[in-house]
Amino acid sequence: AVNDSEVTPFTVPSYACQRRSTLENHNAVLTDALSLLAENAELSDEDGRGVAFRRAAAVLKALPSAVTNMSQLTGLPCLGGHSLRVIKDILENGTSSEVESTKESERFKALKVLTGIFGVGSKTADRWIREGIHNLQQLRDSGQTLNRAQQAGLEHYDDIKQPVSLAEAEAIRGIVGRAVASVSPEAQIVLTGGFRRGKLTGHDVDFLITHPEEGSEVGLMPKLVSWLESRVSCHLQNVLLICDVIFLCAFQQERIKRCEIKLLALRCRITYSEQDETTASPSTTERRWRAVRVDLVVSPISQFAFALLGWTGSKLFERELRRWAGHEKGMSLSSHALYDNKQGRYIRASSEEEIFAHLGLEFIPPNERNA
Ligand code: DCP
Ligand code: MG
Repeated sequence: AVNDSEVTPFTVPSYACQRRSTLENHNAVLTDALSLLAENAELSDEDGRGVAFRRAAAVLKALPSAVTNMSQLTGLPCLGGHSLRVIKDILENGTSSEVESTKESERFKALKVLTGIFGVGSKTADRWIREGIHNLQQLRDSGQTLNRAQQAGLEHYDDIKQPVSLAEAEAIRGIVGRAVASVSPEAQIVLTGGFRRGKLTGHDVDFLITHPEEGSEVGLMPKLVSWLESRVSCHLQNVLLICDVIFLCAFQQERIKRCEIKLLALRCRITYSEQDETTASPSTTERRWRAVRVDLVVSPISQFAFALLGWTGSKLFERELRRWAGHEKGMSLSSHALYDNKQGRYIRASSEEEIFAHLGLEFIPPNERNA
């Protein structure tokens, strides 16, 4: 055993937006445990506790090597008593009894399954659990009224639960890119979310779309959605893709106006085919397809940098950026703008680098925002 006096404690800055968090994680066992407790808190509508566990996990993710001794954690930010107990338990016993019992609890399992349905949040899931519904079969048998989003979510549950690969994300970028180009040739599209941070899988594919001329993005979203709704097929290298949007989220109209929509789903048939478009017969395209969740956001060019920063994530990194802006700089940051509360004015920026500079932060590139 290492003598405590020989252990050099780690040091990290307290806000996640001051740290470089790559996908490399030397403390996955500990961060998985804390993330599970965070998830359980969030699913139980205890957001404060959820954030506390997320922050603790993010601090451990940022460490340059594995924690082996509690004394290495002395002085680290964001590690509250509860998180420290969990870490200590794992370092001493290999597992945390709280994490294991949470993982095995009927309530947690039911909350995970039910909120895994597109359109079902923790409140609905909680109500169903109180009515004795713990799994999909019980939900189907219960005769509960489901809205359109939930019906589609239930129907495509297995597809949606399966992670989206980078190859699928790139294929979908091809489809959406083609859709954007045909409704607005000058418009630009970028992949945001986890894939922009270098992740190789995701739960959805996030896109941000803008137009170089301010105002020309108006009306783009409804056009894009109608284009996607009409079945399309296209060839990308040797991959034949046929997609059709089978369902748009329940708030479709409102969301289209706000220029942020979640699609469930872009139904993509992906066939590896040497054929060209004219000879591809429907039978070759029906081999396999899956539903994939896609988020589309349209932003005016004047807000593009804020939208890009805001939709790249991670969720905790975003939360910490806003907390830093508010608490340390007296500013309000959103995916639309940065507002200086003292000066009472908006601060313009045309790149992410400028926004970090306005916030007095060192620029952190997307692949180091995996807090
Ligand atoms: N976002 C946010 N707050 C939300 C929702 C989203 O800040 N309530 C931002 C940060 C996210 C990005 O949007 O990183 C995309 O949201 P996702 O839920 O798709 O998150 P990721 O893309 O990071 O995760 P995944 O890889 O699982 O899709
Ligand atoms: Mg995503």
